[in-house]
Amino acid sequence: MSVVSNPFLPFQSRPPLDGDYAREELSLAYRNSALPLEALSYDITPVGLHYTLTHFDIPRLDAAGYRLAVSGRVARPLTLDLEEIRALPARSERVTLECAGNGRGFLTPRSASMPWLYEAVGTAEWTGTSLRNVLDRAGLLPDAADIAFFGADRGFDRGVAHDYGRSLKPDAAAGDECLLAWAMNGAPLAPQHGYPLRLVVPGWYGMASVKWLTRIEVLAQSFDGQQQAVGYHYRKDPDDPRVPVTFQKVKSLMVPPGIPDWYTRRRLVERGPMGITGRAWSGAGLAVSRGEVAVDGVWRDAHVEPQRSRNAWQGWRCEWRAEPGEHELACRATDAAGATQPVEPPWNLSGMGNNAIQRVAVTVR
Ligand SMILES: Nc1nc2c(c(=O)[nH]1)N[C@H]1C(S)=C(S)[C@@H](COP(=O)(O)O)O[C@H]1N2
Ligand SMILES: [Mo]
Repeated sequence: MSVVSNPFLPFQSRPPLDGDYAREELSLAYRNSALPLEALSYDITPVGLHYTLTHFDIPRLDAAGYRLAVSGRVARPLTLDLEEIRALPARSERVTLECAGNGRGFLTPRSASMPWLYEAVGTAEWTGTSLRNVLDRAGLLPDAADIAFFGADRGFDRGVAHDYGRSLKPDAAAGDECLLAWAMNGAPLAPQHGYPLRLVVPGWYGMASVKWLTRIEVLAQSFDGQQQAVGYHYRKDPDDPRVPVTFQKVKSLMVPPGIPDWYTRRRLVERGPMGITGRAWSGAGLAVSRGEVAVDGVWRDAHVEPQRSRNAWQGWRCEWRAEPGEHELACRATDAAGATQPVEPPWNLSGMGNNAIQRVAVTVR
């Protein structure tokens, strides 16, 4: 669709924002709910506390009328209903999903988009069948170069109307990692999480896990959809070579200790010994090998639980003797590949992949 036919052209300007949050950001923040940080205490995030990110409207689908079409460069084009998909071999996997835009709201200037701070993350137990079971049934032809996944949701972004769509190279889709999931934490998917069927791509930022999956198209060339070719790239200015956003970066978040002030979210902690706890994760199946906590800038090691699922976060804990006064707590993680979190946010144009350390202001009395 050309820009000429864009009905939103008069409203298209989205200059980077600085300072105050805009009304548009506030309305996106209402639509896309966050993990309240105290819910980091759950190893599996209850469904209603898991973050959500939906670009357009949540489509209203019913299980009876649902079909998944597989077409393009395949030997046997398929149309499967939900019962046929659920009859395929099932498995469950605990997966930590994080939105690539998490942390965008801390950047200066920031991209005009969803202004997440820390909380666009959650871990669920997804149940479904390996994507491979459906792709094998369709049979990729030898010239299959890319696999596009489309949701039932449609809208405009940067002047182009499209069904939300993302792609994976056949290599990335071939293993047993990707799931076509129909259940989350043991219950059918909630409407906002992709009912009745979604893709789950473990280890990747959330945009790859297409919700309300209705169409898989196998292509002989790279997918040029808006959310693949235009959105989700790292670049510092518009002329930079664009690096696609893929795997989650290493990150750690703490359960805010003590009790909050309603408005500022500053914390009040009683003096004395206490535990500081949180969760840490990375992408691409990498375990977190080290967790640290800083009190007023002095780092110490935290105890990190072993990885119990290749693509799920790990709990950590650190003891602290809280002394009266004003303090800043921070936490950071290092993964098995040696990557660690930066102190300052890594800046890029669309505000993707900000994995800077979390800071929490605490008053101890
Ligand atoms: N069809 C569709 N799938 C989608 C999206 C969307 O807008 N439409 N958003 C993506 C993004 S950016 C993220 S971070 C995750 C969020 O998944 P959740 O809402 O279940 O947490 O879904 C991804 N899948
Ligand atoms: Mo996202």
